[in-house]
Amino acid sequence: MRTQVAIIGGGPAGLLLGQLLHRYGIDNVIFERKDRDYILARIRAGVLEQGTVGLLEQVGVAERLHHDGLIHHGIELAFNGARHRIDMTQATGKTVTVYGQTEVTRDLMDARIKAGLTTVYDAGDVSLHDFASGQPRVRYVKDGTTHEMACDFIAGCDGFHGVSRQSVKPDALKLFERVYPFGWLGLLSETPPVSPELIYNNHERGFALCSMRSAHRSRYYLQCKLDDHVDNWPDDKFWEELKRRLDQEAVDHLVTGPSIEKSIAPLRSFVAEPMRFGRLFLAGDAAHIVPPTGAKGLNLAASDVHYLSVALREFYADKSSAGIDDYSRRALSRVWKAERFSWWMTSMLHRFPGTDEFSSRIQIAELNYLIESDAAKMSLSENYVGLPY
Ligand code: RFL
Ligand code: PHB
Repeated sequence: MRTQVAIIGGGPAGLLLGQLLHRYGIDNVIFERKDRDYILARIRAGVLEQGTVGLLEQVGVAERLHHDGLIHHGIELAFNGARHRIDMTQATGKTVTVYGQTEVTRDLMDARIKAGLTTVYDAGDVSLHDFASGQPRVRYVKDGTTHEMACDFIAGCDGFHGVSRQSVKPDALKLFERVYPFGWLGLLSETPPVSPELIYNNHERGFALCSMRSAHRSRYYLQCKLDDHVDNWPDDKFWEELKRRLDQEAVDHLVTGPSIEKSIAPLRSFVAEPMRFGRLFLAGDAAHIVPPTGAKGLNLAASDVHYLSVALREFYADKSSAGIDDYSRRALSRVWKAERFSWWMTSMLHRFPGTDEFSSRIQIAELNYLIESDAAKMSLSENYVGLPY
């Protein structure tokens, strides 16, 4: 068995890469450890940059997104009991689209089936071989039998815990990491959003975020302890704590209801350099993680696979290695800017355990500066809507 590009991981990075390569006439196979339903049950990101929407349009999977996605022109920052709007469209001329990662993934999966492309779900013990040489191979177990696929390139799109990055010799990697001393407790409910735009709340009890998936489905997050557990958070307790962290107008408008999903995610900044090792490329969470405060994780996965697909097209169509030689530098340049923005948003909005009064005053000064200065608003806005590719 042989393909041009073997893609490890069928999350958003792997699926979008597969469609982009297909559009460029490059054959690819995806190897995914889990099954389709498991992947679709994961509730994750919700905000798409215009660049990400453009890529989904390019591969012809934006129909449902344009129908159901919510176009947002601004966000709100709440602190000291008051809310302040940042008009991102006024600052940048751009918008973001609220459309869940689950739906993006579903649309990409459907397009892949329609295009007749191969995805091996429930692929066990995936291992990567000889990617330093010109003859890479991927080995996996399916239904108790070991199979092997030869390929020209391997794309490691298998997330933070995947096998691809772990297949690289440790001394070839430089890792950068910051683990934050808190997590996010997320709740999804079939209730109308508290407000038409997202509200990022800085509060002395901890950060809170009001987000949404549609006009009748809301997504809320509370900063929680790193070792906390969802069992400690029955719905009533979640809603009570959320109300404590919101401004009065938001409390008055909040509609509560039973949770559909509840989960805790740790917050982490992480980068692995470089993102290419011979004929193996890393993309998405396999190479980097951002804390979700800047809504950048999924969007970075999209820009990585855009760079990678263009580089591979150049390799096959123009017989030039220039693109693949430059992939890591190009991707990392955008990644680090998103790392900086996500770290900055996280630092400004969360309560850090053991923090002193000085740090709290600095946070409030930073937020006041943001709402008073057009230059500061512009800086936040251009990062939030997405820096150019
Ligand atoms: P994914 O989505 O983790 O997909 C990787 C896929 O690879 C598979 N896999 C393997 N397959 C074969 N062999 C192996 N050995 C494998 N190991 C793993 C996995 O089953 C999976 O299907 O990475 P990808 O495609 O790079 O996409 C990145 C985004 O998913 C991610 O950046 C964002 O979801 C991050 N993120 C969030 N971002 C936001 O912008 N806003 C959010 O609210 C938000 N919430 C989150 C998140 C990430 C979370 N994780 C990773 C735990 C909440 C959570 C819980
Ligand atoms: C979400 O809706 O899940 C979401 C939105 C914005 C963020 C993080 C998560 O910054």
